[in-house]
Amino acid sequence: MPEKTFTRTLVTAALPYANGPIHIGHLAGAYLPADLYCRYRRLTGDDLVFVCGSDEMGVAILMRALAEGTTPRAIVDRYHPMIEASFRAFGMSFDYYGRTTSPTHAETSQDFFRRLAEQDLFKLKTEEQLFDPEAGIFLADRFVRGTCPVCGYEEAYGDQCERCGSSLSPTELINPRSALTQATPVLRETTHWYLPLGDFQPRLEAWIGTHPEWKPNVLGQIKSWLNDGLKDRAITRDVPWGVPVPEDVAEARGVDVQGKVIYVWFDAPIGYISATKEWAARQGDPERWKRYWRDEQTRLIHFIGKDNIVFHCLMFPAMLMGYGGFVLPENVPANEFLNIEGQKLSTSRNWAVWLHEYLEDFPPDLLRYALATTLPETKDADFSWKDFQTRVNSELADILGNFVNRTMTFAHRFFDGKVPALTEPSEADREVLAQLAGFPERIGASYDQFRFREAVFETMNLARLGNKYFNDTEPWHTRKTNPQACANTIHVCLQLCAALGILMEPVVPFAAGRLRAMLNLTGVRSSLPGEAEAHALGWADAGRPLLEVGHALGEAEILFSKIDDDVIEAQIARLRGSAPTSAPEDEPAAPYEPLRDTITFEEFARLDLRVGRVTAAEPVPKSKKLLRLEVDLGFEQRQVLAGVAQHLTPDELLGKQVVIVANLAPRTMMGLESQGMLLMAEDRDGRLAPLTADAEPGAVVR
Ligand code: B3M
Ligand code: ZN
Repeated sequence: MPEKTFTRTLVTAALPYANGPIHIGHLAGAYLPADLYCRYRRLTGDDLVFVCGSDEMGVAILMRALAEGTTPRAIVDRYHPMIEASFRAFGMSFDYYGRTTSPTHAETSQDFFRRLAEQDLFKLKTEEQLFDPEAGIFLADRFVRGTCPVCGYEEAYGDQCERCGSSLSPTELINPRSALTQATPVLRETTHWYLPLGDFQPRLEAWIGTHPEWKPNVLGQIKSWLNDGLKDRAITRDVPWGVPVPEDVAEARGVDVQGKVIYVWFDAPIGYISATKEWAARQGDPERWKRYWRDEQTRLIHFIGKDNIVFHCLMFPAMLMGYGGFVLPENVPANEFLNIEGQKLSTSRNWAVWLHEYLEDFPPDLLRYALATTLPETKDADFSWKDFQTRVNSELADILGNFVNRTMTFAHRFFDGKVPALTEPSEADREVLAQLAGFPERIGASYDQFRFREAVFETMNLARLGNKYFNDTEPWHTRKTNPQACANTIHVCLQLCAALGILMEPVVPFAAGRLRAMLNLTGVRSSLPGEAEAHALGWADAGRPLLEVGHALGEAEILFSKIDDDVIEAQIARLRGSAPTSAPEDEPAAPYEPLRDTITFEEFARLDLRVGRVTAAEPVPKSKKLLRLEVDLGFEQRQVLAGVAQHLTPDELLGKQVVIVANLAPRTMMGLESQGMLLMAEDRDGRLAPLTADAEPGAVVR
């Protein structure tokens, strides 16, 4: 197949629900990677538009309004500005940030709905659903509560029991009641539109098949949906908040449209199109959105978290195919989840780091960098305040900041604040300049393949290289013994600083701007929205020396200050202090993990579980997660590696009588063989506790 060529890029980041503030889980899932990508691509001179906006429709907003005793309108009017402001302060470089309550969005969503209906791509189904006779409305699943038919929990929701994890339908609840009025709901007939995704399956499969390069975590989820067979999905709801179902469409089918709205997952992705339209109108060229959505030369990229994969990779593409003439996403680099201090992020337990609170205490760049180095790109990742401190102090300050600072200080003290000449460069000087030439392309390749951790690590390697070269060439020494060599060192280091002033821009844009000001480096293309200036210095230029001999530098300043231990302790205390030990009554934490498939007794009996005494426990060097244990099984000693270092100290395990899987094939991790697996109980918040047994080592557990 011929390589596709693209002349422009449209990037979207998931539209956050305007029902609460942004936290670092959101940032790590979708927003930071999207911004890294866009800023990098703009520096290459790409014609790129980056849209996002608040998701203001749907039951999530209604639930929040109910919880706060106010209207959905009041909720979105409170959170939309707050979200937008915190995004801006964090440096999100959107071309446009919209909201799905806008008139353009209602029109665009209704146009999609109408066009698909006209082509007869929907099904209509009439079914009985629960209706609140006091409030006079149908009840969305979440608005029905009652007793779980599986475990007897009295506060189960209509779609799920949060105690036993069973997924339910509202009509299965015993003693159902309306969460709005407490009235007993009655069954009433209602008609809804369905998108028969199964009809699209062959086309979706063929299209997904052209994208073997997508991330394995994304393809894995898609394949499992496809294997199960795609089902009809209801795309209308009877709720009092949402984009109304177009009257003409309803009339044509003889359906009473009163109170019917379009399902939020039908309208929300259309929000990307509405936002692009509003952006184009603001540019004074209302038709311009079409170039980004309806022209094959556009590369469309959706940045999302893993819980949104089915909507972006199957449902929205089916809608776009159904409408016709739209580009389909070229990639959907979804991320996994970010945990905090070893526990699942939970907004209801306030186990979260909120962006607006973070920004009161620290500059945005520090979090951008720390998160970029730990993004959950292939699996869930962990954020810890200690790690944040280490990234800032040992990398931003000690590597990047220090390199810039020692170079600038030298240039000002001994070269009159001007770029000294490079004369008869040594082998080492030429070698470093030759290495510099390779950085932009190598880092760019990582960005282009959505490997952001790698891109950022490689960028920092340029500063590492600079420090090493500075140390090796010893300018403090050559200043007296060989002034020409000293001048060469500072010349080369200043060129590296200039390159860093461009290459660091995606990840730490504020500091990169200050670095360019220090160097008095002008004419660099902006990574912010706007036409790319044709003659400006861009990404690729960072590979060659950019500062002329004699160029006057600006004033030096400290790029990054270190963070003291007590500042970090205070953040940890705030996190722990604000999280209640157990979830509030009516807001259980996370659902219980669903039960696995039944196995036979024979299958169970194949496991050999034994009691063992932990006789030694210690951290595994260089591993954040692993502890190395020695376990006495009575008849033999085993070495067992357990991924519990973020939950338990070695002392907490030492001397304990634990249970291990004794016939598991050995595995090597960090160069050490693990000869068994420690059994642990994991609660809904991801906390771990070892299983212990009051029995002699070697005892069989069955
Ligand atoms: N608001 C769900 C979420 O925040 C939803 C994303 C919409 S993207 C079109 O996870
Ligand atoms: Zn239950």
